[in-house]
Amino acid sequence: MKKGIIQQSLSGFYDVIAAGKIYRTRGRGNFRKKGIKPIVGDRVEFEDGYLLKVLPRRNSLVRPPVANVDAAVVVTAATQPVFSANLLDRQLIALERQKIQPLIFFSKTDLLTKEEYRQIAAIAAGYREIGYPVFCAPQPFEDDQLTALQGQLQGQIVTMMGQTGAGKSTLLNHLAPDLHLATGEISRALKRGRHTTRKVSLLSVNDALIADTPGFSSYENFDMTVEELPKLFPEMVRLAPQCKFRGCLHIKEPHCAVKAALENGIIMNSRYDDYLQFHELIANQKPNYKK
Ligand SMILES: Nc1nc2c(ncn2[C@@H]2O[C@H](COP(=O)(O)OP(=O)(O)OP(=O)(O)O)[C@@H](O)[C@H]2O)c(=O)[nH]1
Ligand SMILES: [Mg+2]
Ligand SMILES: [Zn+2]
Repeated sequence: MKKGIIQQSLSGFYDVIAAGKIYRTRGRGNFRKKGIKPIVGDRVEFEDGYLLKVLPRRNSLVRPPVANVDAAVVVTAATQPVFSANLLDRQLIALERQKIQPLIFFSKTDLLTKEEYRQIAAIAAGYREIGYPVFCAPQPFEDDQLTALQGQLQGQIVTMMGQTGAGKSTLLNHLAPDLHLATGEISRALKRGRHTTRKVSLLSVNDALIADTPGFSSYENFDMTVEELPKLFPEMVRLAPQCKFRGCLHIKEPHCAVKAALENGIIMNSRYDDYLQFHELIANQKPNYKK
């Protein structure tokens, strides 16, 4: 019996990495009966071409379907498509929820005018202030930035995340030029409503296992309660002990440290507006009956 990590899943077959080698396996017949669906990133036991057991997951993402993820590079286009703080915040809370370390990478900064870059850099600084590692060099693929990013991914299972056409595959190709991942013309990709990257697999990128993933065109993932939501905003978590009421939702409560910080410009307006929007979305959600 061997232990490994599912590197790729293709119509019923699972390729497992164990000690640097790849083994093609298939799921045991009783997996389906038991409702077990192995996914990329699963730690598994296998023998003679069969997966025997899927070990408990540390976490799992639905989009993209990857388990045991340590970190995610949220590839965020500074332009083309136009930068959306809302979309970025949606991805960040989904990652916080799963206890996955987000790293924010701004792509396409090379296409900005000086003034546009100044604005994006200010936004980047805001996210850095919150505590996120942010990569926002004027030339996205300059050596220093790639080296710094790679350094933070060392030895981890990582997923790329971001809108279709954001530049996930392009960034991976820069991190590991021999990957030769297909990248797409954004206009074409968006017009057809298709993704250049279709299947999910873990790639060996220097000392990290990274999933290049198909991007999405919209992101709705509010599988959380309104009470949980403020805990997914690190800047609110830090201030909450100074709110008068325990369990303060930072909306209508008096003597709220978050609202005070907002008025003093310590918290980003866009983050707070997104918080309110997500709060409403969750509050209006139909009850979600878990399978
Ligand atoms: N100028 C510039 N172009 C970029 C940059 N990043 C990506 N692109 C271009 O944007 C297009 C889309 O890039 P991809 O890497 O295919 O995007 P993706 O996020 O992998 O897209 P999906 O696989 O569809 O989810 C390609 O034409 C890239 O060459 C960048 O930083 N600067
Ligand atoms: Mg891609
Ligand atoms: Zn409060």
